[in-house]
Amino acid sequence: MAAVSSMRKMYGLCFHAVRQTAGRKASRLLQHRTFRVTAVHQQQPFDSSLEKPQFPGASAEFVDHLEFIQPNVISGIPIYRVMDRQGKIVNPSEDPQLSKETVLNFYQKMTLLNTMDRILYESQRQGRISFYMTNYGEEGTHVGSAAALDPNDLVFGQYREAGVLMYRGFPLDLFMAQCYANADDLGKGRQMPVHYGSRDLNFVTISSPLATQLPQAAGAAYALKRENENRAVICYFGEGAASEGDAHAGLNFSATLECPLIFFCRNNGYAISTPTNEQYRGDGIAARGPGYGMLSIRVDGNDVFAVYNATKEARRRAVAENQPFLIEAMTYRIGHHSTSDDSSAYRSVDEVNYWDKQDHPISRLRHYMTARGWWSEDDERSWRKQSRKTVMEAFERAEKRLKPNPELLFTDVYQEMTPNLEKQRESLWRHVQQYKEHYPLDLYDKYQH
Ligand SMILES: Cc1ncc(C[n+]2csc(CCOP(=O)(O)OP(=O)(O)O)c2C)c(N)n1
Ligand SMILES: [Mg+2]
Repeated sequence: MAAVSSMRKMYGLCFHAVRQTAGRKASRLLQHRTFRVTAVHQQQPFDSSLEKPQFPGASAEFVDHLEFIQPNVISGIPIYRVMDRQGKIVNPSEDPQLSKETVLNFYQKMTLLNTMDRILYESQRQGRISFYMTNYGEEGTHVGSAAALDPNDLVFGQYREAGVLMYRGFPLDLFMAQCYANADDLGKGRQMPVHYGSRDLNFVTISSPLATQLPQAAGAAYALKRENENRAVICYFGEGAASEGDAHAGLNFSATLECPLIFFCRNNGYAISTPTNEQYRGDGIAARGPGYGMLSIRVDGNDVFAVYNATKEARRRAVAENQPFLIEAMTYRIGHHSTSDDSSAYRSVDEVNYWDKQDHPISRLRHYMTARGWWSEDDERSWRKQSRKTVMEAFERAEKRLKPNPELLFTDVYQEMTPNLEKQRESLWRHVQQYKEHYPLDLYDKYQH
């Protein structure tokens, strides 16, 4: 009897503890709801006494004439900018007034990315790496958005956001290690080049299938909201990826679950060879925001300050109010889609030259810095020389480094190797032994458990 009563006491305590935790969780969720100051769109409450539509999911009146809604109701969404093409601040109240040190850091990150791109692109052309994707022309979208985030915010990228990772401090050696798939690669050489990831820098590893990152980001943002740690998620995607079904799932889930998430669309004019006029019929990606009940903005992606301001405000409100934001950054993909593409087959040299020579995020920021006396021709020359040297040194180190041990092909999925994997592993080593001359094992790292 004594044992039973002590058991009851124990269970009683346990249940009490469970109830307390559940209560705490519920009050945390309630807290989140009270944070919400902007109800973007309210559906009407049910009230049968009124001669109004009572359909669940609507918030409207009846009308007595037939009229289709014009598709261009939401069109001509303006493009927010802070600087003009000559780097002059258009409206002084929008100037983020960043310090000289911060602006120089922006410029150095944007140009370093450019230099890294040039060297890795050339490496692929020389057959040293298998594949590469450049970020030319989109440097402003990367650096402006990355700078507006908290380092604890979680990043989901598509693949053309190397500047975000660079801004967060991912070292050149690790970029190179990934592209060279050498033994220092955090992904152990298992992925194609440019599929970076860094747990330390809160950057989720890139995966090739387009738009899978949008529903994943919605789930992650929902989890962060429940943790209540004032963190946000940013999810980058291209205007082409926005046509995928997953994009809809991600946008709608994040709106209905009220997630602290910034959807950042890089609208660079092309999805490989598909131009935007074949990609969609509405007014770009920002026009879709109202359909999801989401606050949206279109910005000049070649204006690093406009990108910074928009992302900073979206980030602040996403966390304070638990709601997603949609930013469409208008920019231009100056490089080919990837090293597997030749864009001269589907666009003119004049078009590319315009963006390269007349409306480039790097030259715009340089104009701004020069006008303030923060940057001279000499600064430019010595920085270009120094950054090229730094990139070349990292490249040389990466090339000399051993490849990961082939055994790593079989690890990290199952705790114990399954019989079919064991068979494949044996067959791999048999093959390697048989054709020794093609597999210089001395270039591969020795496997360590
Ligand atoms: C589900 C899926 N379909 C097709 C592809 C092939 N693919 C790779 S990139 C790309 C174009 C994406 O364009 P966009 O989203 O605009 O990004 P951008 O390359 O312009 O940065 C396509 C079709 C893929 N990776 N995944
Ligand atoms: Mg695109």
